Amino acid sequence: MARHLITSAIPYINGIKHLGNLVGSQLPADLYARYLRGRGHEVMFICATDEHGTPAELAAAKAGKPVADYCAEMHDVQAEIAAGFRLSFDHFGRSSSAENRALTQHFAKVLAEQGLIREVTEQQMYSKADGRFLPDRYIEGTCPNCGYESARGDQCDNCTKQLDPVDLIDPRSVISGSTDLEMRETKHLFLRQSAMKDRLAAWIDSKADWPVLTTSIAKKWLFDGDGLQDRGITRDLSWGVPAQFDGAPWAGMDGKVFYVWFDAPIEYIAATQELSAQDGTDWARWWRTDAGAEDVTYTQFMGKDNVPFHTIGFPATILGVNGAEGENWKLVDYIKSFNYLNYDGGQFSTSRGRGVFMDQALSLLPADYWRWWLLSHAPESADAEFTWENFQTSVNKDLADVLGNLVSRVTKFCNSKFGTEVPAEVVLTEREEALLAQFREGLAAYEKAMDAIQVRRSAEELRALWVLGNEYLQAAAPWSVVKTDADAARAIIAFALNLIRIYAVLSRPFIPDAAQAIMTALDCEDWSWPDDLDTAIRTLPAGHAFTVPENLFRKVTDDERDDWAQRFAGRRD
Ligand code: B3M
Ligand code: ZN
Repeated sequence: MARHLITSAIPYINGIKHLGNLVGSQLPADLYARYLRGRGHEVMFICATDEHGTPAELAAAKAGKPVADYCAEMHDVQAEIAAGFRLSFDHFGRSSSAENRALTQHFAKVLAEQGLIREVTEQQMYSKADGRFLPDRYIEGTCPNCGYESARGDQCDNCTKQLDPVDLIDPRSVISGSTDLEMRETKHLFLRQSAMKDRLAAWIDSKADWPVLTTSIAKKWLFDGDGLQDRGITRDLSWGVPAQFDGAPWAGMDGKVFYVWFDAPIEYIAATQELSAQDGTDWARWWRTDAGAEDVTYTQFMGKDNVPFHTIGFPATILGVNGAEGENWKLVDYIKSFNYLNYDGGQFSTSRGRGVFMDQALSLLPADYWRWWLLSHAPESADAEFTWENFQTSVNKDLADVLGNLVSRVTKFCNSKFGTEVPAEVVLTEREEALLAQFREGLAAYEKAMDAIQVRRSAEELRALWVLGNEYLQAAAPWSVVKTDADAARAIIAFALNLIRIYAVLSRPFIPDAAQAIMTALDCEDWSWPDDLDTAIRTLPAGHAFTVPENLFRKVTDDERDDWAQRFAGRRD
């Protein structure tokens, strides 16, 4: 049994996320967490809401609420939706927590003591119309790299280039739309990433097994252009972690907070501390290499736009802090990153309300349908696209026709001929031996894909296992056999019922509710992974009572498909 720390990129607090966001971090992280738990490992799975910075301020202003109230409400909303999707976080924290404030300030202090922070007096956009400095996200303009007209001051959503507001062409205030902006002097703290360039490069180089998507982005940052730059870690804002040490502001830092991207990843650790405050969990065992975390494998999940902050920014913080006596923080071992999921010929768009959002999805169909489609089409090697046809086909074929149908045929047939008890002990004839041999191979392939966090591949392998069961039943044809040899038919069904239990165990990371429904119907609580198939296939003995479950999955009709396609094409109301 190993110990696995898993974090998902923490979603911004400013509204409900769309399915593209979900499949880019939280959902595959959940898949992996569930899989590892299923295999008997000890898992700490952490997520949180990212509550600081301008996105939160802007959204609260739009909602007409104090930002703290807005964040508290939206955290609960996001937590409930996450539960609806069965995201099995051990803790869903808040980056505005006292724990994160303390840890963020502690890290900054240590970095300063290590000589890794410098003060920079710089010119920053000041909006006369708004009477304030405009932080990155309050400025929009044209991207100097690709020409996209709605690039934000911190990043271009079109080409993913990290930007500084001064880079933008024709900048304007997001608050007022005013273009009456001028440069004024302000002082900020900078993390001396350039001083850590060699250490970061060596660290990235040591990660030969990382996805190319991850390392190529990191290397671009390290080596492109003038190489790795120092990064401003404070902002002229009131909402955030105050830029203070032990209560004393830096000289000239009053009224400034740490940049949201400085404190957000620290929340991975702080969220575990929040859990600790709630239930006494030993957080240090997961995060401090001098307290047991050297045995932990730490995997992060995120969309590609978040990779720079996780391969450069956060590791720079951790490596820098770890240079100090007594600071021994866990660095990430593996970063799984995702491309984008597009929506029906275009992009999902939060601002334009285009595509399906998490709450809407759950109002249409239960979580498993979405989980299955999203994971089996995860944007791993390239961007992927959601279309309603594809969704309908996938749900109807994979879930209803293959898995659902198998469960229903076996349980219903047994009920009609032999009643609702497992009708025999499992005896393996040549046919079952052959199936198990194939199954063993397929299971190994499934495990291999899951171990490697190849999400699509894992879905394919799982589906292939379901198909094997269907083919077995089709070939064994107990409905014909029963006419001449009832005992042989009983044996087939006993085998098939046990197979179904194994499917529940194996499918649980993808479709936890259906897996539970199968287990409930089988009146079984044995979720142990079928490491030994010969034993696993005999779990349900003759005479074990079960109930015939409701259909596990229903089909998506053509009318629904067309109706939904139309409904989600435009604005979200
Ligand atoms: N909140 C961006 C996002 O939701 C940001 C991730 C933070 S991870 C520490 O995509
Ligand atoms: Zn661009």
